[in-house]
Amino acid sequence: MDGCNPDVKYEAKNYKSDVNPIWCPGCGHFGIHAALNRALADLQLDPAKVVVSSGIGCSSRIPAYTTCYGFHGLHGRALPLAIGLKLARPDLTVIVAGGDGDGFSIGGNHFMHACRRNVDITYIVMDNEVYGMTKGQPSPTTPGDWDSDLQPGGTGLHPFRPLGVALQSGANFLARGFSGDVNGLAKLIAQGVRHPGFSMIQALSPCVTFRPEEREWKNQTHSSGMGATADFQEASRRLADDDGLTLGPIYSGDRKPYGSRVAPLTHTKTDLSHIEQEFKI
Ligand SMILES: Cc1ncc(C[n+]2csc(CCOP(=O)(O)OP(=O)(O)O)c2C)c(N)n1
Ligand code: SF4
Repeated sequence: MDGCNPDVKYEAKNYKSDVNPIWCPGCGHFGIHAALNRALADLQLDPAKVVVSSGIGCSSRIPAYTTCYGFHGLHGRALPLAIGLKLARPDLTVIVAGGDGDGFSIGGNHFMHACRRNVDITYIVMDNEVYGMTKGQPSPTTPGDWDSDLQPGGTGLHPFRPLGVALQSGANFLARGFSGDVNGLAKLIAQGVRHPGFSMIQALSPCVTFRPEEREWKNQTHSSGMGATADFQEASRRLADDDGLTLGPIYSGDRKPYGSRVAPLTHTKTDLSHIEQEFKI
């Protein structure tokens, strides 16, 4: 794999920067950070060959907490940045991390088209079903009946199902993990990075401050006990029956990543004179 240095043995701690996370004590994002570091150690990637791109949110602070290159960008814009980077520098391992608000509200359109484009990057959604950073507004994945001071009685909206949308849009690897199962999540992240094309890992991550009831996820999440299927119909069935708390790999497709089938440029100048003529006034 590109980015491995056979002369160095990396450990999880080598990917942890000396910047202390300012997440609330008990926040699930700590577990995802630990899982990412373990996955990178498992893959033995040189931190100088890895880029972590993010948008805005508590979750999106994660690039600063790694020793990899990072880009803490604009709200919802982590995916297009990462795609451009991977196309320009295919030798780098590109990982995108951020929240459900960042990825599915303001970044929703980019999410769908990133799945379609299927560039070889890995997207970790740190899903706490709420906007943590801006103090607890409902996000697209929040259950419609979640009652809060900011949304009395709940939104009444059908929650967005990101893995189903990703599958239908063309993502090539799908999994769900949990911040409380660091080892299990690390394995899923490593699998996603190894798999060619657009990989997405939905990492459930309790926001203990604005959704304290999510602490119960440690008792409610459960393993699917299954490996990923390469069968699109089977993956669709699994996601149709999904309770949202089932963990494990789901889908492992064989679409060729974007970039690997783009024809090399064979000319340096395109003749557009016939188009100029057509639009001449
Ligand atoms: C263009 C723009 N709109 C709105 C905001 C305000 N804002 C910052 S973070 C955020 C949501 C964060 O929620 P999420 O992505 O779920 O991450 P979390 O904080 O829960 O980890 C919003 C709406 C912003 N920074 N920029
Ligand atoms: S507000 Fe929620 S998501 Fe943000 S750091 Fe605190 S617990 Fe984590």
